[in-house]
Amino acid sequence: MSNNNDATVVHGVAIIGAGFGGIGLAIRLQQQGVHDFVIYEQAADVGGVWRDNIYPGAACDVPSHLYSFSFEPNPDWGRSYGPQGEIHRYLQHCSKKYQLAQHLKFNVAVTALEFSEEKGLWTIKFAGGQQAQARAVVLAIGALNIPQYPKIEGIEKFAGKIMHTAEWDQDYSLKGKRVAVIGTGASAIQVVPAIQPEVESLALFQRTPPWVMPKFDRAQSPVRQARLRRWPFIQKMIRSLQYLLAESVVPAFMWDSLLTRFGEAMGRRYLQKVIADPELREQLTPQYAMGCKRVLLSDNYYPALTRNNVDLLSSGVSRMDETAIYSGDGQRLEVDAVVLATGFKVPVSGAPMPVRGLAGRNLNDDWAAGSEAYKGMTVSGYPNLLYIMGPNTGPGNTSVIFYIESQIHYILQYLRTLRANPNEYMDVRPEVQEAFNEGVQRRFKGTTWTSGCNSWYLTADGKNTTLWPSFSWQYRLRTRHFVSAEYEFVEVGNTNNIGAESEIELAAQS
Ligand code: N01
Repeated sequence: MSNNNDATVVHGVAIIGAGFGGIGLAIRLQQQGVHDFVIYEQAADVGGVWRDNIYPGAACDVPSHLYSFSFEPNPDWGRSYGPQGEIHRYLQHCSKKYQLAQHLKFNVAVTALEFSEEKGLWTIKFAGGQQAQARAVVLAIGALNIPQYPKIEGIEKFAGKIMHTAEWDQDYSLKGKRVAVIGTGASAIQVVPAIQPEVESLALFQRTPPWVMPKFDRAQSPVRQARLRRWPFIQKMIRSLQYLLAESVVPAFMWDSLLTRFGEAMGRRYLQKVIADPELREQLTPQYAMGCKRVLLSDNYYPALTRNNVDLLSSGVSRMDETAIYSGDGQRLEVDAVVLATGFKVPVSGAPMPVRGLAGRNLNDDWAAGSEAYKGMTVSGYPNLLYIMGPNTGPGNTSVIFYIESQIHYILQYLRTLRANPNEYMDVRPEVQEAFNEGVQRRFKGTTWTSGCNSWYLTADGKNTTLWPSFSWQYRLRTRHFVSAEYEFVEVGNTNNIGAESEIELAAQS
């Protein structure tokens, strides 16, 4: 990051994060002839959560053909649901194929953002004390990247190994060890069956039993891969079918209705089919409306729980000491290692880093009661700042990549407008943002997400600031067109035509 030593480095666009969002936007900018951008990534490689979550069994629970860019289909997926390594390699492939190396700055942690009204520029501060400037900043940092460590009495005394699923230590072998796993969410249901065959014993500490449905995950044969390579339209058809199937569950997951009861009956039937022991089945039966928390897909989670070396403790965790962990009902278990599958600190309120906007406004203060943005991307008072996967744009049922591509489409229009107005900054009008969010929050009334379960989708006050409360195609329609009138254009001193070169190329292309 040598060039960051110079405080005068000014970029047209600074993208923060090289996961699906950052890489996708960078590719699209290049394709439009825009080259005046940089991607700051705090790690040493692209990949985001798919680089970081390397716990055994880590994989996607959205089908591979749908969980990839529409413009970069991959006929060679090895499984119907991509394992972590394959998805990581897919992003490395995208970065290489679209020649992003010259734009990527690795090992650069952004610690703060400050907007100058006078210059119409963002100052980006880095962990080493250096800084750079950019006309527009795109936060593509993802929402599920800060591990949530549970507060458990005595955890600091434990002398064995403690690993969070998102910070897996590959040098530590669980083979033959007595292991406790805390949590029964999306990460836990993948790690439990993956480590069960090699550990001596596995005690699974459950607080809330989740809804689990079969995944039907299959290896993809070389013949099938060759067929997709030869006839790409087949892959397009499969992707479209997968998309429609994912959309078809929205009515059941979203509105607490007869369809939800039907889904729950299917879930109970699957549980009955796999778990013969009525006591274990009772422990695993969810007590909340299906969809209120993420519905989990797995073919091997329930079967793993029937193995002799697995114990399910459904009273949660009460405390730990030097060598043991205690269940909520007082059982003491001596263990060698504890796996924390306890999820992430999700920024339902507050910004991921200090962000100072107009008149010294602080995004952390503005979002203290729950984050909100216009279409999940722009925030009034924070001009020329864009989010990918910001507030209320998370899907509970389909591929996040569909949302990311909708946002990229909108952001490209935003940035084009910004370049066309080189001496102005753009701030979304507060009344536009407010009306949008009132509409979003209204839609949550009567949904399963407000039916009483405790989930990371909600703030402490029960406001849902994470999910999009409708079909994903409705989000696509809402983000299709950028409307200049929804933004205030404010004149600043000359920005030296940052990005003008790209604009000339863009004009030449169109
Ligand atoms: O985390 P979670 P996750 N004592 O928050 C329990 C994505 N993801 O890492 O339900 C005891 O869902 C907690 O209990 P409860 C996906 O979006 C995607 O599993 O709060 N237990 C829960 O069981 C997902 O939604 C994939 O009562 C404690 C678990 O820990 C998101 O990541 C794969 C506890 C946390 O579940 C998060 O999933 C993996 C305590 N003190 C993850 N604290 C894909 O396949 C917490 N728990 C795409």
